[in-house]
Amino acid sequence: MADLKQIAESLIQGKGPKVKELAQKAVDGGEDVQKILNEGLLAGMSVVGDKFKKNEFYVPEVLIAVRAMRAGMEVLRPLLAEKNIKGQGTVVLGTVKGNLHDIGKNLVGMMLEGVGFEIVDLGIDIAPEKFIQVAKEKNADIIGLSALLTTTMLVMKDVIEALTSQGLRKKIKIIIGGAPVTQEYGDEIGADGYAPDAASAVDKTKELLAT
Ligand code: B1M
Repeated sequence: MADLKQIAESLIQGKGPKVKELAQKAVDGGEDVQKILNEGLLAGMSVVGDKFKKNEFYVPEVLIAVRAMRAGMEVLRPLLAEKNIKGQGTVVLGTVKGNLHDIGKNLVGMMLEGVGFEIVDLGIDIAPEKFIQVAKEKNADIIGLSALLTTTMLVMKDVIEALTSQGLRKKIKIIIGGAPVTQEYGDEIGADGYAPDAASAVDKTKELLAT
């Protein structure tokens, strides 16, 4: 059976075809799909995030690792769906208006998707009205906002205000994150949750839906 550490290691090295092959081998060997996801793909992704924070990895390495993650997910996604590790809730996700950074937001989306949330990823530079419109259309449980600039994190407050003015504040929860964002800022603008990284975003999203 494929070693899950080997999957994580190949992902860190950005070897997409190898990750896919090993994930398939693990599945064929009867390994638990959730375990392959957690101890293989997500474990590898978490190392990539750490290395990036420490400047041991730069953007290209991160993007290549994300591509390897996707290759592994091609094998796991249908099985996760089959096992009904899905239906946890719907998250409308995006990077706020004026902001073009999407690497962290994409990681958050992938990890949430990996544990069974339905992700509606709006992309980058998203206006408050767009978040609300799509959240209504998709009957979303959560809106996830990412901002990487101190100037654009202010837009998060606008999204919360727009949600409140439409009478949806109690129905849809807001989770925020991004390098300059803090718990204090989240408290100040009335967000329901803040997460410093993608792994905590998964925990926080689950926690918000349980309350
Ligand atoms: Co820019 N950039 N950038 N940039 N960029 C930063 C953010 C900066 C800190 C660099 C610096 O000066 N040291 C700085 C911001 C300063 C500030 O406001 N405090 C900055 C700047 C100034 C700019 C420009 C203005 C530069 C210019 O043009 N003069 C410009 C702005 C463009 C715009 O948005 N309008 C700009 C442009 C760019 C690129 C396009 C070149 C590129 C982005 C490519 C892309 O995203 N597709 C880029 C990059 C790559 C960076 C750095 C180097 C890396 C960001 C990143 O991807 N981190 C960044 C410096 C840095 O952070 N070291 C920098 C890796 C990623 C995994 O981490 O995004 O933090 P992060 O996401 C984490 C957590 O924050 C959290 O989980 C993620 C995974 O663990 N998280 C959430 C994120 N979103 C979340 C949402 C959640 C929960 C958790 O809930 C929904």
